[in-house]
Amino acid sequence: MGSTRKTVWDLGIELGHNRSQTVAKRSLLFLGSKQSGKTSIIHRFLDKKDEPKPTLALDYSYTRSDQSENQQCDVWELGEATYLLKLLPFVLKEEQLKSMAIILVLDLSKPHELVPITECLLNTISMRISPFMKKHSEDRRSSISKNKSERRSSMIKKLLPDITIPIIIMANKYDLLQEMEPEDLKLISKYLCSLCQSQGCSLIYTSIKRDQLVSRIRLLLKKHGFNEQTEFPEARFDYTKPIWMPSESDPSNLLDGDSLEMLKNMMIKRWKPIEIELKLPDDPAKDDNFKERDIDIIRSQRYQELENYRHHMDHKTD
Ligand SMILES: Nc1nc2c(ncn2[C@@H]2O[C@H](COP(=O)(O)OP(=O)(O)OP(=O)(O)O)[C@@H](O)[C@H]2O)c(=O)[nH]1
Ligand SMILES: [Mg+2]
Repeated sequence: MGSTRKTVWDLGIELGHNRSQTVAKRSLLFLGSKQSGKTSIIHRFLDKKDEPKPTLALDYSYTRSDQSENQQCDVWELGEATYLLKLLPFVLKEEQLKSMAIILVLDLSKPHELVPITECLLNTISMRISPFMKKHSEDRRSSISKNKSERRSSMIKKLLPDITIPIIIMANKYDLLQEMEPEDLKLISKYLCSLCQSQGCSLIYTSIKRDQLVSRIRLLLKKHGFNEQTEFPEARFDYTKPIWMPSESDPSNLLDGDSLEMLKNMMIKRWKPIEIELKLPDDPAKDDNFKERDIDIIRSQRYQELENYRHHMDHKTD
C-alpha cells in the first residue's frame, strides 16, 4: 500500500495554489505626460526610496496591503502620454474593469501641455472602454428582456451594472506654482474642475515635495488599490490652496457659470498648446540612465560586426 503522507514539495504546491486563490487583486494604471512624476508618485505609494529613472515603455510592480496579506495591488505605468497609448489594450482589459482605477498624472508647471495631453488621454481611454460598457449593457438588457415582468425601462436602468472605472487626475508638481499669477492658477483650476465634472473624474493637486500632499496621495491610492475605506477630507475648491474634487462633488461655486468650452478656449489663448507627437523617442540605449556595462560591450561588438559586414557587402557590389 502506497503512503498517503504528503511531501514538503506537495505541501509547497498546495500552499501556493491556496494562496493564489485567496489573494484579492486590484490594479492601478498610471498614465500621463512625460516626466510629470508618475514613477515618483508610485514610489511614494510603494515606499520605495530610489530615485526614479525615465520609464521607457510599460513598468509593472505590485504591493500587498499592510492591513491584509491577501490584498494585492498591481501597479502599471505607461511611460509616455501619447505614442505608448498603443500599449493600452495590454493593460486595460475587459475583465479588469471592476477592479482597476486609472490615474492620469499631469504636470501643473507646464500649462501649455494641459489641454492637449488631458484631451488625448481621456479620448483614448474612452475609446478603449466604451465597447466593453456597451457590450455589458446589451448583455444585461437581453437577459432582462427574457423576463416579461422586468421589461420596464426604469428597471433596466436600475439593473445596469455600475462599471464606470474610476479615473483620478493627479495634477502634480503643485510646489512649482509659487510664482504663478493668481489669475492663471484660477484659470487652470477652473478648466481642470470643469473637465473632471464633465467626465466624472476626481481631481487632486499633488506634490511629492509636500508631506501633507504625499499623505493624501497614499490615502487615495490605498482606497482604490485595496478598496480601503479611508476618511478623506471634504471637497476643496479654493484655488489658492491645493484643489481636491471627488468625482461626485459639485465645483459650481468655483466655475462662476463658465462653460468647459469657454475655459478651454481661454487656456488655449493663454498658453499655446504643444503639438502631440506620435513618434518614437530617441534610442534609449544612448541614455546614460540605462548604462549596463556588460550589455553595452556586447552591443558595441555586435554593431562593429554589422558595420564590417555592411562594408564587406558594399565592396562586393562595387
Ligand atoms: N518639484 C517637483 N518635482 C517633481 C515632483 N514629482 C516628480 N518630480 C520630479 O520630476 C522628474 C520626473 O519624475 P518621474 O517620477 O520620473 O516622472 P515620470 O512621469 O515617471 O517620468 P517618465 O516615466 O519618464 O515619463 C524627477 O526629477 C522628479 O524628481 C513634484 O511633485 N514636484
Ligand atoms: Mg516614469
